[in-house]
Amino acid sequence: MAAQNDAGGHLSAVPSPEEQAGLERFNALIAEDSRIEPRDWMPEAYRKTLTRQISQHAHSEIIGMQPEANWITRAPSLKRKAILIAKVQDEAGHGLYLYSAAETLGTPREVLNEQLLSGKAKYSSIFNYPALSWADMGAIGWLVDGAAIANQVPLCRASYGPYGRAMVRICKEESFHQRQGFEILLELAHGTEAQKRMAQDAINRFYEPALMMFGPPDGDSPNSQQSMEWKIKRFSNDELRQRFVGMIAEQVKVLGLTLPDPELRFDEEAGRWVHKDLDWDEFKAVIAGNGPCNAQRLERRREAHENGAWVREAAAAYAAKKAQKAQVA
Ligand code: BYC
Repeated sequence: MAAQNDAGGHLSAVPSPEEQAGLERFNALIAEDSRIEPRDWMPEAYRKTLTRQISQHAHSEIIGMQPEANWITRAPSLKRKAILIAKVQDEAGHGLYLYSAAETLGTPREVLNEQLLSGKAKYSSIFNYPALSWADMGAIGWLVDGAAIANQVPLCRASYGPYGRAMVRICKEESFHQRQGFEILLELAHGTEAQKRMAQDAINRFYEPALMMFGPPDGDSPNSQQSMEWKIKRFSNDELRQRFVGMIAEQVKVLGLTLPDPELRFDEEAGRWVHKDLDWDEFKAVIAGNGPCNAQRLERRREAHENGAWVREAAAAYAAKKAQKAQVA
């Protein structure tokens, strides 16, 4: 009789000997901190949560190209333009590695893509905020990619092999992205008064949304506990948010700018950073599709997908022709 996996990956019906052996091996691999690979037996709930997280992550990379792509034609110099093009291109690459990793769990790319285009799938809240000035390219690099690194470095050790391996390369590239963002802000902060104000304004607008990238507070995070038991996530949302706040609280001093958070301090006794309360109602509205740019981002993505139809058709026709030739040969 086929066994059903419940949410915790236990077998609810009488398992076959193969399924029982699969579960025992899965549990042993997780316990010894080894990796689960695509052909290994895994609980359905593990497969489902990974497909959810990896595909949301892939969608975030793809949608995340838009706020920056918007500034490529307006970058202030050829050098800045080239760097920004390279960065946006990197995000496309990250999306591709991540869709490939998600596909190894059994859901085809077309299905994942349809979930994004139909508005069913989530992607990171941060990309539903507008990029209003050139300084936003700095704030996105420093704060958004900085938050991404803080969140993603532990994911390099995720228990699912293809995800962890994809994250290694992504994190290397994200480090470069963060440095370029910091450098844009540094230059603006040492420029004219207007440039300094523009940099400060960008930080003011991106600070809270960047802190929300780590997800809801631990008490309101339905997926964290199980994901940590499975060693997909290694730290909770609040733990990672803490680390990030500590990092930017120091770095902002080098910029000679400030974080828009009068309550920010390190509580020596508790050994933790205290920051202002974040507006979780706003967060919920944004992930429910009602942020400032949700509609625009999805519309643009659908448009790009339609415009790219001829490329997919040509690639499929070429692959079919090649396969036919190989068969004849
Ligand atoms: N935005 O139980 P929780 C980048 C959802 S790309 C939207 O804590 P989990 C970059 C969550 O999905 C950055 N939704 O969930 C790209 C869940 O909903 P469902 C993307 C969010 O998964 C281009 C619900 O809220 N990074 O860096 O344990 C240019 C409850 O949350 C958000 C990744 O995707 C959010 N911020 O933890 C520049 C990293 N937060 O699915 C930069 C990989 C939560 O139950 N992902 N939700 O309906 C993760 O590490 C985890 O999925 C999260 C959330 C920490 C984000």
